[in-house]
Amino acid sequence: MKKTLLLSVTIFTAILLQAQHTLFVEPFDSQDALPVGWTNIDADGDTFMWYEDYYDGGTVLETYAVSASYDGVALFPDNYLATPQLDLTGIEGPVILQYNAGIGDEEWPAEKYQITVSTTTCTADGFTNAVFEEILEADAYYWKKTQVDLSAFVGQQIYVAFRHYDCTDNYKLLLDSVSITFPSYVGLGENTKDQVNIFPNPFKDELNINGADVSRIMISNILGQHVMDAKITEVTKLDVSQLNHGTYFVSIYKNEMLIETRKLVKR
Ligand SMILES: [Ca+2]
Ligand SMILES: [Ca+2]
Repeated sequence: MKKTLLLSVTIFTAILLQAQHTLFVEPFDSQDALPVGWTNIDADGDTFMWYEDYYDGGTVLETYAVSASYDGVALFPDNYLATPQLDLTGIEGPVILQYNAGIGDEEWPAEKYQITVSTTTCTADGFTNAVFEEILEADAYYWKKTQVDLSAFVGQQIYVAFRHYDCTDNYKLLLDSVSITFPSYVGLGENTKDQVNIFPNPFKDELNINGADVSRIMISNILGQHVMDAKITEVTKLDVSQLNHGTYFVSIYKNEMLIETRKLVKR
């Protein structure tokens, strides 16, 4: 029994340590406007569509996108929220979309949504490739993390839409912390991760960044909130003494292009 447990822990740790490249990340961290680049499609034409909202719990600020199936009256949503165009050429799978979906009221769940992909136009007619759908239950309150495999679209340029549809008179569908990751670029395998060194991990007061062409380092906490955004040169020490203990995501930019996000721990 103990051996089985130890083996599980070892495998889990190994998965966490495997570097992943981030193709796309969206924390919806504005409190009142959907992020630039997303497309909002009101396919049912009732003028109710996706919008940005937040919950201020005092110590925790939650920011997310929302689509309603009830707003004073029962609505019959068919609302798409579509990503900017995503370039899946030159990368290798598995390409994994991850996001948090939630419901606004645990007594009124049953929000239905679909993940659907367009390889053509960013319009309702273009989203012909449904890759996942579900009806949320009460346990999606507070959040439910879901992963969807987009590997079938490697080599193409796509849009991914979150479609809230085929349900009515519940309350709200919530969406947050969208990311798309992949393990390597075609032909480069795992070598690319060696091009930038960030150390130590775990870190304390200082973080060393060493790598060619690194132009910017952005650090986010596990809620997706940006806690540091630094423009840097080739060799840099970042003063991170003001960060609280915990887990952080360090996004590495080269020439203003996001090339990779790593998970680091502050002790
Ligand atoms: Ca609508
Ligand atoms: Ca958020």
